[in-house]
Amino acid sequence: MDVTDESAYDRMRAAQWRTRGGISRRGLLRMSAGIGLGTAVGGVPAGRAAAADGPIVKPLPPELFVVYGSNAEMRWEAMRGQGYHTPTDRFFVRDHTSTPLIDVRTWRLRLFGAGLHGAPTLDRAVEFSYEDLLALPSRSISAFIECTGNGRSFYTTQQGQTVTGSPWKLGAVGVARWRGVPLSTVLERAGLTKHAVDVMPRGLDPDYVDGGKNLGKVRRPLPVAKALDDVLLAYEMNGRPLPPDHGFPVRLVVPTWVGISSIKWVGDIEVSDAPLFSPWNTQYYRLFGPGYPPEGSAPLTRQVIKSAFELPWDATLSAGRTTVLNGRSWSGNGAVRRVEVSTDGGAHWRRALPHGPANASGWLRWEFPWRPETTGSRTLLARATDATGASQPDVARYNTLGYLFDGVVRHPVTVA
Ligand SMILES: Nc1nc2c(c(=O)[nH]1)N[C@H]1C(S)=C(S)[C@@H](COP(=O)(O)O)O[C@H]1N2
Ligand SMILES: [Mo]
Repeated sequence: MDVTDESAYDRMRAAQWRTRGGISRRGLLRMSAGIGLGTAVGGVPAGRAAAADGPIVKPLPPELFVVYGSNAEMRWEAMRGQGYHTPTDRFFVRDHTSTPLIDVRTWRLRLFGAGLHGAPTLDRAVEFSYEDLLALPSRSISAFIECTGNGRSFYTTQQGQTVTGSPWKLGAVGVARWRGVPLSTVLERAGLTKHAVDVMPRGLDPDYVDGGKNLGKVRRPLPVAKALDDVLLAYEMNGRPLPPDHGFPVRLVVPTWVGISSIKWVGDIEVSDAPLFSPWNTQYYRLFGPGYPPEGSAPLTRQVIKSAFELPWDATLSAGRTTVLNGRSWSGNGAVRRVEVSTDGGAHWRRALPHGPANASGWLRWEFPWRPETTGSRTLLARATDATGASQPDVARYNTLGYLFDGVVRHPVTVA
C-alpha cells in the first residue's frame, strides 16, 4: 500500500505502452474465448496478468492521476472547467487487487440466503443475466463515491499522526451519473422475506491477501434497510456502460456511504436472516485507536464533510490580478449549505459563491474571486457546513487507519 516511485513508474510505463498500440496481456485474454463464470482473467493467475500489465486497465496519465500501486487518485486541478460530474477518464480507482475482465455473456448475478424464499444456498441461487437486468425498470442518480481514507495523508502532514493505507490527498472521490436497477427491485424479484437482515454483495476480483492471510473475495454486508432505500445495481456510468475499472458489468452504488460499500464486479449477493460479518466490516472500515473500543467503532456508514480547491498543490497565482478560485464541497450527511474560504491561513473567512445544484448525494460547486496584492507563500482554506449543521473542524479526530478525515485542508500556493 505504500507509494514508491517505482510503482508509479511501472504504471506509467504500462499506460504508455498501451497507448502506443501494443496488444496488452489483458487484451489477449479478453479476445480469448471461453472465459468462465467468475474467472476474472481466463485461468491465468491474476497476479501474473497484473504484473505484466498493471492492476488498472484505463490510462493513468500523470497530469490526471497520482498512482499508488493498484489505487489512483485524481488530481483536483483536473476538475477545473468540468461540469457537475467527474468525467470517467479522471475518476479515481481503488482496487484491492486488480481490475478483472469479465465476460458478460457468461456472467450471472446470483442471489441466495435464508432471507430469500427458496434459495437457501449458492447452488440454488436466483440468477439474473446482464440482459435480465437491462430489461428491468431503471433509475439514474448523481452520487459521489469516495474512499473512506480520502484525505488520509493530512492526518500525517497536518496533524503529525501515523496512519496506515494509501496516502491520499483529496482526490479519492468522484461524482458520476449512475444508471441501473434499484437493488430493491432485484431483491423483491428474488423473493425477499420479511426476515431479511443483511445483504452482502461479493466481487469477482481476485482474493485479497493482507499480511500473508487470504481474506477471500472483497465483500461487505449492508443492512437491508439501506439496501431497500436508495442503492443501485449500476450498469452505466456517465451515460456509458461501466468501464472495467469501475465495476463492469455491474456494481453497487450506495449513495452517501463509505466507498467500500459500493462493491464492484458483483458476482453474488447473500441475503441473510441474521447479521453478517466480513473483514470489511470487522477489521477494516471501523475506527480504531485511543478512545475507541478494542473491536473498533460500529462499522462505518456515511461519509463525512470535505472541501477541495480545483487547483494544483503548490499552484502559482499572479499578484495584482483577480483569480477565480473554484472548488467543490460534499458531505454524506446531507447537502452542503455554506462554504467559507480563507486566503490568509485561517485568520479571516468570507463566503464562497455557490453555483449549480446542492445535491445531497453529490457535491456543491462554488467559486471565490481573489486578488492577491503581494507576492509570497499563502495557505488557502475552504470550510463547508452541511444541512445537519456539521462543519469542518480545524483538527480531525485521529484513528489508526486514517479514515473519515473531515478537517480543513491547508492548501499551499505561491503568489508570484
Ligand atoms: N469488488 C471490489 N469492490 C470494490 C473495491 C474492490 O477492491 N473490489 N474497492 C472498494 C473501495 S475501497 C472503493 S473506495 C470503491 C472505489 O470505486 P472506484 O474504483 O470505481 O472509484 O470501490 C469499492 N468496491
Ligand atoms: Mo475505499
